Amino acid sequence: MKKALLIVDVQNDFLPGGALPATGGDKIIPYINKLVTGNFDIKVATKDWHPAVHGSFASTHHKKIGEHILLNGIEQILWPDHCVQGTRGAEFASGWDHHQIEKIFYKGTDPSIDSYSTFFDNKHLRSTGLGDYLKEKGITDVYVAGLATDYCVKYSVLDAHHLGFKTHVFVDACRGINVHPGDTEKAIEEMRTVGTEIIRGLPP
Ligand code: VGL
Ligand code: ZN
Repeated sequence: MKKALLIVDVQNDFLPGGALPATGGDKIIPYINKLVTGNFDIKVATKDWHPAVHGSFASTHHKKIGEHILLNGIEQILWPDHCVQGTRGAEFASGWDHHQIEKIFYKGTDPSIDSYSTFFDNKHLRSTGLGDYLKEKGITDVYVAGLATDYCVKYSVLDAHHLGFKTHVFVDACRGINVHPGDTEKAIEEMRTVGTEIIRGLPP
């Protein structure tokens, strides 16, 4: 068994005070700091990394935040501008000691499509390289934490599972955006249903 720790999108814009906050996102920072000191063979992180004009931004279409459109043929909910490349909002959360992270994978860089999963874009057309990276290193188990439970964590976990990794989620080291109340719990249930391990409480 070879274990990878995958920290998803722990960036300022997903914390309270940021552009697209996950509820209580700041609460996970001490937990994340502890996780990254843990016993994993590989520790990687992802960044949501959008160009200033992106198809998932309401501003790009002069529409309202939360509206749904068809983007490149697939349904897209419109977000506030967030995680724009080079801005403070796109930086790793201040307070997170991330020096143990050995590689960062970027997603959401193509303006014409969103990418919730840290493995593929939302059409599953382009890979971020993360899956191959983990396979080349002989990783069997992927442990996931970060933001947001109901978007990037969920889709990353489902893809990790479908790529054949035994997948585990530290749900108390995750928080959701909750566009609709209950989205976080629904996401946890979806992850559990496919057979991923839901870990509550502190890491072992
Ligand atoms: C995310 C919505 C839009 C996430 C990223 O990291 O969960 N959610 N972009
Ligand atoms: Zn985004």
